[in-house]
Amino acid sequence: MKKMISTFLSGALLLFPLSAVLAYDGGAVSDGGTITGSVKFKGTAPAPKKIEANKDTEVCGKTPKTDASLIVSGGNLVNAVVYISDIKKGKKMEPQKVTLDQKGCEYHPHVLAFPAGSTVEIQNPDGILHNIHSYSKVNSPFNIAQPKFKKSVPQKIDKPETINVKCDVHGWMNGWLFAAENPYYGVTDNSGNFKLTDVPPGNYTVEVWHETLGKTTQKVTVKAKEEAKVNFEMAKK
Ligand SMILES: [Cu+2]
Repeated sequence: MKKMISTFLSGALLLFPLSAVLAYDGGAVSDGGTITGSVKFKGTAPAPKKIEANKDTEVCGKTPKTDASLIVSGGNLVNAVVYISDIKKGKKMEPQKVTLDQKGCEYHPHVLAFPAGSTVEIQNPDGILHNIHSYSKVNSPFNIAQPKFKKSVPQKIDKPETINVKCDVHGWMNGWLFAAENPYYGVTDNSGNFKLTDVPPGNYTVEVWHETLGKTTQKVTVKAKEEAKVNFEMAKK
C-alpha cells in the first residue's frame, strides 16, 4: 500500500508540472488552414506628435522623431500585434534570436514580437550611453546600462508577456516586447495586414493588442487547408 501511494505521488508530481508548464504543445501540422485579415483604424487618425530629442542631440537629433504610440497609414493600424489567444496545440514553436536596435535613440522595431524563451539582442550602435529598462511583471524586470562600448547585450525573455521598455537616459525612447505564448502571432506593418499559417482546424479566438487602443477579439473557425478571413477595426476610446 505504501509503495502504491508513493508511486501515485511521484506520478502525480511528474504529471502536474508538465500540464502546468506545457501551456502550448507544438508539433507537426499537416492539414492546417490560414487566418488572414487586416486591422484598420476607425476615425480620423491624429497627426503624430513631434518629439524633441533634447539630450545627446548630436546623435539623437540627427533624425526627426515622432511619437510612435499610434501610427495609422492610409487607414491601416500599424504595430498592432495579432495572435490566437486560446490555441493549445499546433505548429512547433522555436526560441529565436531577435534584435532590438536603439539606433538614433529610438527602438527599432517599435514593437518586437517573438516566441517566449527567445533571446533579444539589444544593440547600441549610437556610441552613447543607453539604459534599457523593462517594466515586466511576469518576467523578472531588467535594467541595463549600456555604455557606448557595449554594442550588444543579450536578454532572454522566458515567459509570455507584453513588456514596455524605456530608456532611463532618453525619456522619449519607448518600445514594446511581445513574448508570445504560441507561434501564431504577427505585427501589422503599413498595410495593416496579418497572416497566421498552419493553424490546425478548429475554433479559435483571434486577439489584437495595440499599445494605445487596447485589445479587441473575434472568434474564427479554421477549416483544413482553407483561408479564414477576419478583419478588425479599432477606435480611440
Ligand atoms: Cu537611450
